[in-house]
Amino acid sequence: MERTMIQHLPETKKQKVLLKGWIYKIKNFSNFSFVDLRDKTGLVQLVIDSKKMKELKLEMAIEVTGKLEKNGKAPKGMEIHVESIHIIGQVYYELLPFSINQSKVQASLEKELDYRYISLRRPDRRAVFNVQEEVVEAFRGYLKGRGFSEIHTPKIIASGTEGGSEMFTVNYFDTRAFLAQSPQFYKQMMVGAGFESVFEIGHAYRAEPHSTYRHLNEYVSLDIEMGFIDDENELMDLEEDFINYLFRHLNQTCTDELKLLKVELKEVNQIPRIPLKEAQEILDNEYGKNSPMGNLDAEGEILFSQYVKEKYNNDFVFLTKYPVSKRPMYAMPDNEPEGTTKSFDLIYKGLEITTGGLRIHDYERLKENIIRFGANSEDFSFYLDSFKYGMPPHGGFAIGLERITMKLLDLENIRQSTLLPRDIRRIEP
Ligand code: AMO
Repeated sequence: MERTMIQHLPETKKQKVLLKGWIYKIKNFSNFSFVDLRDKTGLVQLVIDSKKMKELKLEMAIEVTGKLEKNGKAPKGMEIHVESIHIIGQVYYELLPFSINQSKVQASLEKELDYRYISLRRPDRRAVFNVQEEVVEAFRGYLKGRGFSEIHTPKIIASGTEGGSEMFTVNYFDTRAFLAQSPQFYKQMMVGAGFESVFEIGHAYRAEPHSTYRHLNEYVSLDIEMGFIDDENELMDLEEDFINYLFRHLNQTCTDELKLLKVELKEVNQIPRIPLKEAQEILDNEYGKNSPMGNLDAEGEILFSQYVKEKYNNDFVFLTKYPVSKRPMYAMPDNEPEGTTKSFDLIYKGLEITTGGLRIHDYERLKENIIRFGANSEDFSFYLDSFKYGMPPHGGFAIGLERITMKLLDLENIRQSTLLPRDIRRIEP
């Protein structure tokens, strides 16, 4: 008999079905038991004679055949009256590390992460990653629809891209190499190589030695870079349009997940674009909040999002015109006002999810800037030299996948939207 997936039970014409999955819940009565069976598509109630129940334990993998019966009182109005059961994945535990049943007491996040292969069996935990998969799908679909090419660039690299933030070193034969902090140099290079507009979905590495609710040491970066633009507003227009496309896509593809996670995604109004300096002044005047030089701190991002929500009814805000001192050496300077760059961050519900901007595309100017930043331009010749051959004006941005997922789903900690997080204390499982 061919396996029926649980989601297809309502429309099946078969009277007898073969199901495979894990035992999610057991409720015993005197002569029979209700067992909830879970496969990757959903849950269904099995009715099993007590004599057949002896060996069954939670989370075993089983195969059952039985009759499909309508029962208005059962979840989804149907149940399976089981005729045969085979254990096909044995269990070896005394007690599960924690209950997988959503309504029971919750384990701590650390414990859930220690047993990721168990916590992901909870439908609500699994749902986060269904949504994340669709964020990636939307990103790819949206950009391919606009003529962008997907690229895959190396993650073992010879020098850093993002200035300030720390790098992991790796032994590379008899020399030292680094793990890429971002695909920045390569995505720019590919614009110049003739791709014009590119995107990449890949891992990025940051050796930041702190443990916070919003930092990982390895994360997935959704990067874009496009040539022949001359204004950072074109990039913000693109990201804003993508966000609306993403919300529509998730409402279509993740209806059940969004319902389960109690999340509503409403159309996004035009996202305000506010110079950083103005945001800092507003924070000072409205909340008495001082900001660090040329940036907002975590509290500032949260407060400013509250302000934007009240004033503009928007969960998103672009902060623009970051100072030269706070941006890497590839950022295009702006002279309105002097000392700023044509760059931006996108803040979503109190958290930066994107950085982007226009880049310096002139060889001489970039070389000068690298030197101004105190680096040796020869160390960057593999990058810099690509600007000698007709590099067009260009710019781009990057969205942190775990961060956008976290905020879309109102999660409290970035580890909840990371399949297997890497942080200062965790490198396993
Ligand atoms: P930036 O360094 O701001 O910019 O990173 C871009 C986005 O990546 C995410 N992100 C992180 N997510 C989790 N943990 C981290 N430690 C972490 N660091 C960054 C954030 C952030 O907004 N090359 C530029 C992008 C560009 O200009 O195209 C860059 O990497 O969501």
